[in-house]
Amino acid sequence: MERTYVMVKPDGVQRNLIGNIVSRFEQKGYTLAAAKLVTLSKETAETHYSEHRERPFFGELVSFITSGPVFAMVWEGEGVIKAARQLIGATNPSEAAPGTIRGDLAVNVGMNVVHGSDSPESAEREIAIFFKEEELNDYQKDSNKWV
Ligand code: ABT
Ligand code: MG
Repeated sequence: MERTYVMVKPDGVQRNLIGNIVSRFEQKGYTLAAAKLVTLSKETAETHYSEHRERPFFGELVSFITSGPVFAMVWEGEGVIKAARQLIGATNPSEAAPGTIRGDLAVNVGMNVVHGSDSPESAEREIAIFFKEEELNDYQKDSNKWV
């Protein structure tokens, strides 16, 4: 089953948006395979954002993403990699459509609340940065059983 890496960034944690963001993925119908609150080291942040190493905003990006805890998650389901990017919306919140997480909740491109892997290769790479194999839960949901 397809999996992707999603992370509530430090601004989202500080603004009490974890529940709102988790809820959107749950309501869409995806399954949470793993989650934890973690403060990134400079090394982990630089590894995660290595594609931007040469960009002028790299220093600021690393200092922002290490400034406080992030809520790291793995979401699972059909087409979840692309769908997560659609739920999240455009990188620049000023271009993100209403109804998307960034369109509804963010203003600034440098503090855009949430991250989602941009391809199957990124998803595999990023999940491995943040989670050990044994932290990834493999289970089926059966809502009718509990109500
Ligand atoms: P991420 O989910 O954080 O990877 O964002 P997204 O994939 O939508 O966008 P990319 B291009 O990967 O941006 C990474 C982070 O860099 C910030 N950024 C980007 C700037 O601050 N200025 C810029 O001009 C650009 C292009 C936005 C992203 N995040 N943060 N935090
Ligand atoms: Mg990106």
